[in-house]
Amino acid sequence: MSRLFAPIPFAIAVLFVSAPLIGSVGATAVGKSAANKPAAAATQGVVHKIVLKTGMAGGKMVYLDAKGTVNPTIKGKVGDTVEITLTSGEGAQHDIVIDELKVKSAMFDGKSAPAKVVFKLTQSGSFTYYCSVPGHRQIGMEGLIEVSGPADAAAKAPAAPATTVLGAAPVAAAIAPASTQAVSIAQDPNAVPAPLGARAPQLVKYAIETVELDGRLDDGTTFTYWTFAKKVPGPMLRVKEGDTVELALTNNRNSKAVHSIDLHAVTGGAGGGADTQVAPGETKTITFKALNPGLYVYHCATPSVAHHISAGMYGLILVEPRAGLPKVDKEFYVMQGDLYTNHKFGTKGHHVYSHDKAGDELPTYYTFNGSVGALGKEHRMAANVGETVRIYFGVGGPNKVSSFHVIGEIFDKVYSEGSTNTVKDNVQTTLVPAGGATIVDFKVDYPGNYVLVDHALSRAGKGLAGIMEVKGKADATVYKPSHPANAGAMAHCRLLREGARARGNAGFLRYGGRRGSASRSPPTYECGVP
Ligand SMILES: [Cu+2]
Repeated sequence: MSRLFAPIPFAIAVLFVSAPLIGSVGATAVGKSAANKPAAAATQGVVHKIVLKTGMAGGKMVYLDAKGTVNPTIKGKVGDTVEITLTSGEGAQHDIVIDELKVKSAMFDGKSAPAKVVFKLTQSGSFTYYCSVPGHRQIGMEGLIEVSGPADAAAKAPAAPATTVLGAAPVAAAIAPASTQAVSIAQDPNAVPAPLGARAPQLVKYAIETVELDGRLDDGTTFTYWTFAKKVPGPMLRVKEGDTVELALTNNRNSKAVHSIDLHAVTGGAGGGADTQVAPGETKTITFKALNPGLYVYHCATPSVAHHISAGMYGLILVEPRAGLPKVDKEFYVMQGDLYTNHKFGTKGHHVYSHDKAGDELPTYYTFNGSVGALGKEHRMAANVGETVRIYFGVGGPNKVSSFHVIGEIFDKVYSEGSTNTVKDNVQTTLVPAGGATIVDFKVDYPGNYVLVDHALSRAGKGLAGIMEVKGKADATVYKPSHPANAGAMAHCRLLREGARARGNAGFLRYGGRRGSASRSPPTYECGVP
């Protein structure tokens, strides 16, 4: 439905697109023209002033006009002028783009001034307006501009002359300096809720806030993370089979995007994703029954979902079987992610998400618990010889599977794909799908620094390695080097070092903690070897 206004004479020689600056020029000029040059009315088109507000309607993200019409069709004639003023009703960041008419507004959100575009209709036809924030068009932000009448050839802007650049190499985009606001987003692998023990099903309540923030990706490198509760992965949730779970999802009021949660442990409602699309400052609650025991991934399900996941929006929920899991001495929480940024791996400065790289599935970084060095440098995973260890391991992705392996260990038990009633014994490497999980149990029989990897080992050179320290007495019947320098483990070091060198960076070695005499942290190990 269109909103047509009384004809106002006004001539705009060329089609132009606004930013607030042009918007104000257009608005002022329209008023003056109307007052001073009424005679022009016979030859000039009308000006259609349209006010659009963004919002949620019927589970979709949409543009609404003053009457609440969803994605109103804007109608006009060749020669008319359209002026659209836009505000963010729900607070998230948006824009408006009409490709065929070369119209693109500035970005606007709940805190910015309204955006405005003013343009002349120079050709008849049906054109689509939409929001270019990734994913927003797919979930509803698009409508039509229908232009009737003959083509107005005179009004068409002349084609821009082609530019030929001779002898100039393409210039790499400059990187912004690392964010001074950046905080640690690395989830503590020890942040595992305690076992629930034998108990009857009950009501369990969770409240989670989605937060967008600058976080440390690596030394000297920051990234715009999107998170559940400021950590990557988000908090590990632990409930019992048969429990009823009430989950309230709040989107921080300073967010630029809508967020949501889809838990693979939920039956119905797109895992919760259908009913938890929360605009900045909003809260939505779902209630579900934990019908099936197992270890499940949860993630944000707001388009572009790959962006929200890659930027950090994933976590695990354990639904304990009624009888519980066998007791172990130590439990850890680890998740793998692939991250796509607008610069090369290792570039110092502030990175942002790259849709192009994500579309090509070419990650810039791989991480365990959100950042390079999260496990071993920032957080410790420690155990003692003789203890049993369990790792709740998931792959947030969004795209890459993991060949999960711990160098120097064998998984005594693997609960493949997070299924709690299918246990395999003695597994070296277990495959974990994107959006999947596994539980691995092993007893640590020998001291040392055990390296968690994805056995697709090129990824170690892109940030994917973690250290688990095991202290205790070495049992020579379990392992005995013929030479005192950990000769066996060094084979892994050489392998990883070659991978790092081939990539032209210090990669794994740097992460191993040896940085030369300038390093503050003592060089206790290299390549994860004590
Ligand atoms: Cu999200």
